[in-house]
Amino acid sequence: SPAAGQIKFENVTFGFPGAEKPVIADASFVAEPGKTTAIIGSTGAGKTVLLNLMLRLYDPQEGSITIDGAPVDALTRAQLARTVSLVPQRPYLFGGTIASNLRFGRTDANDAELWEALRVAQGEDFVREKELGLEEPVSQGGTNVSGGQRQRLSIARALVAKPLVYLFDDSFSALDVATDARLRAALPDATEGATTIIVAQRVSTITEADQILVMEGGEIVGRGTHDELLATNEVYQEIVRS
Ligand code: TTP
Ligand code: MG
Repeated sequence: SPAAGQIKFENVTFGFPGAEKPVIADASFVAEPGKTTAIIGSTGAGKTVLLNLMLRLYDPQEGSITIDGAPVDALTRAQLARTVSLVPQRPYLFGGTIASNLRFGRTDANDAELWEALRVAQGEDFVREKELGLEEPVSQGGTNVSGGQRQRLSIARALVAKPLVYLFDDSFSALDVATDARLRAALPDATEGATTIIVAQRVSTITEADQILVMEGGEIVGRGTHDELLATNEVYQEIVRS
């Protein structure tokens, strides 16, 4: 079958070398193309590690991770980088320009594509306000760009790359509620057909997700839609109440 971006975890266990307890314990799930899978859970639950495993920042001790049936460890990191775009929890900008940062994942993107990605990522206005627009210099680490702007540029960069799989690690929690809502309204069209995995803090960010995974202490302790989890899952109910 053609590449589609289905991600499958089967009984994945991972611990950092020397650590007593695994940070991911026996995790199994499938994230389907064209669908949004959300991951929610308290700090330290293992959400970032789960995303990092898909990019092979490290490999599990047990279990398997596949994309469209192919084990991720059979792909080169370059192949993986073309298939999966991660918006990291702490986005990083390179020394260069706004445009060069946005083209990081796909160097042949034209300016119109950059502006379209910025529109979706709610970063269009602040780039238009820059004297040089897309050609505005960015210092290494993005220190001349605010945290929220850095996050929007990082989201736009992922959109420009047009991967099969988007991983958003807590990419929306720093946005105010109105911006978060506008971004989520624009995202489905921009990522149509792709596999989208969103780690979130706010339940309001993920109520529409096709599937929500609830993580606690490295384990997936609940899965379902918002309504299903609200009715059945105590950990989720606690997150909603908090
Ligand atoms: P994370 O996966 O970073 O936890 P999280 O993403 O769910 O938390 P947050 O909401 O705050 O972003 O960490 C899971 C565990 O792994 C935690 O005990 C810290 C540990 N850890 C390391 O030891 N080294 C690492 O490089 C990372 C990323 C995590
Ligand atoms: Mg995290």
